[in-house]
Order: sequence, then C-alpha cells, then structure tokens
Amino acid sequence: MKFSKAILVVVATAGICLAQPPAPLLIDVGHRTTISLNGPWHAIVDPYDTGLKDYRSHLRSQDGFFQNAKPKTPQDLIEYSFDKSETLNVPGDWNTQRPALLFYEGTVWYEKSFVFHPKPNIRVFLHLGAANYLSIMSVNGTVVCDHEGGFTSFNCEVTAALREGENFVVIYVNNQRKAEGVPTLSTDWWNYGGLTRDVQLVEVPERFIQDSFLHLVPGTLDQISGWVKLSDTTSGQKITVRIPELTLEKSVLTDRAGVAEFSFSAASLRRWSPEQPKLYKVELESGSDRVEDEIGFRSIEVRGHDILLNGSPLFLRGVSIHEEAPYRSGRAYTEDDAKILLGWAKELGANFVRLAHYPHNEHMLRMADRMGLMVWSEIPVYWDIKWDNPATLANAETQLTENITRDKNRASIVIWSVGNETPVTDARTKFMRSLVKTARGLDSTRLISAALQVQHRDGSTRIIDDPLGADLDVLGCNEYIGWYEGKPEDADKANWKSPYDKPLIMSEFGGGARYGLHGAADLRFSEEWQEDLYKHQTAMLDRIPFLRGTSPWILMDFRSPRRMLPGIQDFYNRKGLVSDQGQKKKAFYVLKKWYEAKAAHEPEY
Ligand code: GCB
Repeated sequence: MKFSKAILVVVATAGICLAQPPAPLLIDVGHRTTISLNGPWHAIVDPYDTGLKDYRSHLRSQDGFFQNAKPKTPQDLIEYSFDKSETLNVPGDWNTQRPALLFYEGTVWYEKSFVFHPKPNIRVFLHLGAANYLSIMSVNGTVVCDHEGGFTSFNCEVTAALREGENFVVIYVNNQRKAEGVPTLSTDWWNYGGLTRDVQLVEVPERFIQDSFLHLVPGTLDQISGWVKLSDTTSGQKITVRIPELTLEKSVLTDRAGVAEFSFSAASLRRWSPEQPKLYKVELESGSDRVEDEIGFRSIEVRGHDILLNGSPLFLRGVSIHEEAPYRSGRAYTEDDAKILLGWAKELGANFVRLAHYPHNEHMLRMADRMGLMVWSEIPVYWDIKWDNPATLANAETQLTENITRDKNRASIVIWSVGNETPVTDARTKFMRSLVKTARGLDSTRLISAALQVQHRDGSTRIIDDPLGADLDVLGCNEYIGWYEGKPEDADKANWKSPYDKPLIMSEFGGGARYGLHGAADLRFSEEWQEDLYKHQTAMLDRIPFLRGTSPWILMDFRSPRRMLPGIQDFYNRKGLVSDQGQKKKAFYVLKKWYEAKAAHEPEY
C-alpha cells in the first residue's frame, strides 16, 4: 500500500503538510444521494500510534491498521482487531462516550464495514462533516486523503477504492494539541476528539455541480447574481438555474474554468430577515446532474456606525454559542441540538448569534436560516497562535476557505470572523490581514470582523484602536468588566471610544454563575453576581454611541479543562445564561428584558 507524505509528517510530528489533500468540497450534500455511514464504528484507542509506526518509529507499510487485517490461520500474529474492539458512535466525540476517554488526547482508529454496489458512471465521495483534529481516511486498505482542522467539512473521492459487496473504511483520528495548530495548545473549550459530525458516501454523476453561490448583488435589494462551478473545467457546458416561486429561469454556459455566471432581476423578491426568514427553492441543473437548495436573499452592509440589513439600520441582539450539546454534554451535532440552542437564543429575544469559536455543524446554519437568526461565523484563530509560521497561516486559510465554501449560501450568515482575542503584534496583524483578504476574495457580500480587545485606556475611557480595526467592516470587542476586571459597578464609569468610524459589536462580556447558587450580589459565582453584572453592563452598553450589536458570553455552560473549581465549575465554564442542563439563570431575564426593549424600538424589515 501507498502512504501519503502526510502520514510521514504525522510520524515526524513536526508541522503537518497535506500531501494527499481532500478533493474540492462538495457543497449542499444534504440534497444529494447519500449513503450514511453514521452509527457504531469499531474503535481502537492507540495512545502510541502503534497502528501507524513500528517499535523503531518507522512507518508501517504493510501491517498498519488501515489494512484491517484478520488472522487467516491460527498461527498468524496480528496484534489488533477492529472486530473485537468496542464501538463508538458516529457522529460523536469520543470523550463523552467512555469515561476513560474524557481527558484523552491522542489517536483513535475507527472502522466501519458496509455493503456497497458501485453504479456505472457514478462517482463516490467519502464526506466528513468534521474530524477533530487530524484525520487520515482509507477505504479497503488504500489511503484516500488526509485532513487537518477539527471543525470544517471535507471529502475524498473513493470511486476507485470501492468494490462490489463488502467494503470497509478505516479512519485515523488524532486530537493531540499542537503549538503550530489552529487552534493552538491553549483554548477555553474541551478538545473533543473523533468523528464528531456525520460521515457519508455521496454519489454524483461523472461531471457534476461542484459548487455554487447565489446572493443579492451588493448595493441592490432585488438583483440576484451568482455562479455555478462544475467538477471539471470543460467550457461550453450548459447550466440551468431556476427559482420556480419567482418564475426565474436562466441557462448559461461554463467558461474555461468550468464556471458559469448568471444574474436575475427579482422585483417581487421577499427578502430574508429575522422577522420573515423567507427561503426560496433554487434548482441547478447541468447534464445529468440536478441539485436543489433552499436559499434566502438579503443584503448586509455598513454605513458609518450603522449595520444595515436590507437597507435598514438595526441592532444585532445576539448571544455567543459553543457547539456544545444541551442536556447530554459533548459536541453538539444533531438538528435537535441546533433547535434547542437557537430556540433559547430566540427566547432571549435575539436576532443574532455568534457561533464561537470555530465553524459549527451545518444543522446550526440551516436552522438559523429557517428560524431567522443572523450569524457571526468564526474560525479557530484563537489567542496566541504561531503567527510567524507559514504552515499555520496556510492551515488557517484552508479552514477559512472550507468554512466559506460550505456556508456561503446561508442567508443567516452576515459576518465572517477571522479570529478571537489575538495579541497585537506586527506578525499577528500581517497574518490576520491575509485572512481578511482571503475572506473578501471568496465572498464580497458579507461583513468581516474579529473579536478584538481594548488596547489603550484614557482614565475611564476604553479605546478600541487595534490596527486590525482598519481592515474590518465591523469592530468586535471582548471585555470582562465586573469579572476579570474590577466590579460590575465599574461599568457605570466606563466610556468607550474608537478612532474608526465603524460599528461595534461587543462580542463578549459576562461572568460566571453556578445555577442554583444564590447569595448577595457580591458572592462570586452566585446567580445574583451575574444578574447584577448584566444590569451594569447593559446600562453601560446603552451609552456607547457606535454600538450596533452584542453577543454576550455565553448562552450555555460548556466544558473547559481550564475551569477546575470543585463544586462550582467542575470543568465547566459557568458563564452560561443557561446551565448545561437547560436551567435559566437570573441574568437570562435581564438580557431578555433589555433585548425586548430594543426590539420594540426597531423597525420591521
Ligand atoms: C474570552 C474568550 C472565551 C472564553 C472567555 C472566558 O475572552 O474569548 O473563549 O471562554 O473569555 O470565559 O474567559
């Protein structure tokens, strides 16, 4: 068998170069013919990477675990067995499926056998919603691709590796944190490992619709434009785009890149908004391939300090959310998880959510589209990563590209965020500027932001003057007055300034409270402290003239290895407005009241 260079690099453990990268991402797989590989997978926990390397740390060429070998005679020496290994459920992190794996960071091998019948003229892709962090995919003993990054979707073509009848997939997943990774060694969330999202086979014709982007032309409210890209670069291929409800249909021809552009005038368009999250059925057809999607159309822009949705200024009443499962803990991955989390946001009176700190599963975005919640989408460029390392930048660029590629047709997403609380240095600003440029190059229809921090103070005035602010459309800022900094009442004296004539979203503020812990407002971790903090914060926020949105930290308590205090935290960050068991804390109602008052002053769109 042939190993990719990436495996060698895994073995070397210094940096990761993707030698057998995934195929270009197929978007909208939910509307394609798929064969689900979800369910129980045999799993081998391999803390020493024994399935990859021998005792001299040399790469195994013939007897690695990708082979899924089974003894043929009683004399055969095979020191592993997928068949005899217990299973883990896919999708799902491994940490919350077995108590022994709660803190595990290392390698787990996954195996699934299935019956498959190849069809003539049909290509097949193995599609993973996400695998945290590094993964190597193989089919019937052949490595088909590898991938770095724990929160984005990817796929490998497996047409040639599949055979009639019995087949098996073996996937190596390693979630060891790496200094040069994205994210890096330190995060304030659980490093859930494994095949955390859906795994499926996707069937497409020989030549298929690879990618598409439909949106309102920036600066207009009724002009739809976009492009469709085929899987190959043959020019002159016909592509038909239809939006039946608007009686729009157009056929266009591909150029030499296999891309066809089109535009429509849609005078009777009902634009997407939180109040009326209208989605249209869009059909794309080319040759024997046909795919549809539900897409909303809206504009988003900034003018001075204002954020305009469909041409009207509005306030983004938001809340930050981790991809953490309500009630059962662990990574969220189901449609129901999305419904519960976003349902709580709606109950708060929100029209906006910040999906922190990495791209969430596709259910979240599709649910936000349907429920009418604007979204801030982010990549895990978090805290202090290796700004000078070109491989780290390439990795971040890839994750950003994968994020935008998958989600660019979701009307709910109004902001791409290129990172969170990154320290201001020249190397970092250069790195972040490169990400901003990439995001703009891929999508010129949305706003770009990042969660910054206060850099300077002038007495009680906080100044948001991070040089990256010059490159952003919207300033994001995280602040913790009343938790890490001073007392809640210190917010009463705080004023805010920025040299940039741009809208500000206070992308984080908040404090911890253990649900059910009651006491005076000055008792740390009591619901009363958190409640008091939200009262002082909202009063302060009302005094910031250029504030146009808030996404306090955070909707629900979430697991974090950094939060150890027994009896209070127990490895949970307790800044949730709702506990991990769905109990609403007192501060929830403070924010709800504030948002309801704001909404009462907002025009209808
Ligand atoms: C932050 C981070 C967030 C943390 C939060 C906290 O500034 O952006 O990831 O979880 O503070 O609770 O300290």
